[in-house]
Amino acid sequence: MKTPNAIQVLEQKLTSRLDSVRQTRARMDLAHLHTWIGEHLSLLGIPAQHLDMCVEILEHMSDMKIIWLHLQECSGCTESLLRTQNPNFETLIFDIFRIEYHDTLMMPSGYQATRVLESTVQNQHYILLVEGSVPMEDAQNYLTIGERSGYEDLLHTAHNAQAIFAIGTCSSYGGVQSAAPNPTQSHALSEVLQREVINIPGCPPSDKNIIATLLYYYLFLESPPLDRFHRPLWAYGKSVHDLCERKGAFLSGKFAQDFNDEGMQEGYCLYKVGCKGPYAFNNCPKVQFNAKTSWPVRAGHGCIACSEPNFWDNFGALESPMRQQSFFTYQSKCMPKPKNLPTILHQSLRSESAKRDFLACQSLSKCLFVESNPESSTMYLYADGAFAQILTLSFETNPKLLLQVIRSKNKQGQSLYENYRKAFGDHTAWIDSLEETSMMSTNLYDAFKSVLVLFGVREAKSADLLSFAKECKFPYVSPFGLKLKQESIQQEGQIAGYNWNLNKALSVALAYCVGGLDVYGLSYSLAREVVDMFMDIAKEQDCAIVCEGEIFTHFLTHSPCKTYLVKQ
Ligand code: FSX
Ligand code: SF4
Ligand code: F3S
Repeated sequence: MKTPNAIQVLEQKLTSRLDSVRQTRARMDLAHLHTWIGEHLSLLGIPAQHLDMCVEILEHMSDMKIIWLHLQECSGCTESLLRTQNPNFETLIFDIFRIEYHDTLMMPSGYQATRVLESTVQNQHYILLVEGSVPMEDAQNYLTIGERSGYEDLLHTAHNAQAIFAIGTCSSYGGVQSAAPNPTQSHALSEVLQREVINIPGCPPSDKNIIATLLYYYLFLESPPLDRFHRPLWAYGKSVHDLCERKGAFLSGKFAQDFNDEGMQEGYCLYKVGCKGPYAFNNCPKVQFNAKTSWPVRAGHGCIACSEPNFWDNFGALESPMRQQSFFTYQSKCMPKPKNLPTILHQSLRSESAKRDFLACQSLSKCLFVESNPESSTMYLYADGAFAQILTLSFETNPKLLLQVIRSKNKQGQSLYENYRKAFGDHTAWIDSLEETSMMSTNLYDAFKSVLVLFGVREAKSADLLSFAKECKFPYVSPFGLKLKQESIQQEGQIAGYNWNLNKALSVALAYCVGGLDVYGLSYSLAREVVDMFMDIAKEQDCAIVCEGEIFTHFLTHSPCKTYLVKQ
């Protein structure tokens, strides 16, 4: 029997949900919200052909109640939701989302309010939305509501809730209050509750991210697919940078130098004045805020990565690019582990017989062997009893020729080249004086060296990049888009090979450096991307990976990856 595809699975789920709600629940007419529901389904990636079915499920869900708890926060999340339009907030709460209890918005107060809360909790047919972080331990009583602490209120309301949503970065990750030195010992919901929490971070999150995620839950009675920080992928799957309207300026090397210059008026990229869009995962450029009026970058300030865990501590100075000196603290926090990472083993197994002994000893029928050191870069795949060399690297390493390729690619490349010349003045004159002889290489380490030369380290040696990378204090990757591509010609019975296009990644790296990323951030990002590239192949091939070389031992054991790597 053929396995159903994603659309068929979705249809089956919706059909069975419809059957079930039809039997058990009353129906309310939502015909007037058809278009609005359709827009949200498209955000969620649910095809328009299911609109009628979805509307009917929602019509039967009008008895689902919501408790909205306020803990340590500024009420910005509520403010964000209040500004929703077409339909407005009032229509939403009367027709779909029946918010029974909400400290700041509800009419009743005192005993009347408590009675509403208690009867909703007893009735058990509700979901819990929490805004704000939870003060704990000695600081628990810093937040009291009536006679209970915030934590006690949370436990009380969470117990019978059908699902729990953390609204905003405070409840998702602790937010600003949990920034060092965290005087109120504030925690994220997921750190103090023993059950699944769906995080909708952002300080504040957009109305759309709150509403569409709730709609998804009402439709399926389950959480949407989540990322490793428990955020819905539909909203937090792409970086702010990748969706940003100023990305063209970034790739052309056009950066505002300060908040008053002409570049600011021309819509230049804000990386140099501190934008953290490349490190923040959120759909702000797409859904925006205040009834789709604007979003931070359009309003003229860089993204401060407000939807990331520990954003206040981890992202350095708000209005400077990522550089060693703009970075002050880093609080490592335990976050959920990503699934499906390959098993990683660090070994030196250069000869084929050593590899075979190892495979027999571990009872592995498939395995990837990667070696990267100053002498060579190789990758072998062992499958069906045989080894195949599946890495074919070949790239130019002469910095002068590399720049010529970038410059001649298109208008963007030309502009990037010119802005690079302005930013790296004297150094470009030195590159101009180099010979034009081609220097092709097949070793990653040679690429490391030429990248450093482009960024002003004239006497760079191939291992220097790893030394800079190790010193980097800023543990986020500036993505260059380095990827090994599977060879397109794949004959039957043959294992595919991998190749890469260094030039494309190099243009992006050049843009970051013109924008003010320093050599530490550059080196760290390049090294991490190389490691991730090999991990992706192991995932793709669904096998263990054996790595040899300093780049692996350091970056897999001493970096933030450590928390989620399986080592044997
Ligand atoms: Fe404020 Fe909400 Fe920030 Fe926190 O939003 S906007 S402090 S995420 O909990 O109220
Ligand atoms: Fe937009 Fe910021 Fe990326 Fe520049 S760095 S393109 S302003 S998100
Ligand atoms: Fe926050 Fe950045 Fe969006 S600051 S609101 S994640 S643009």
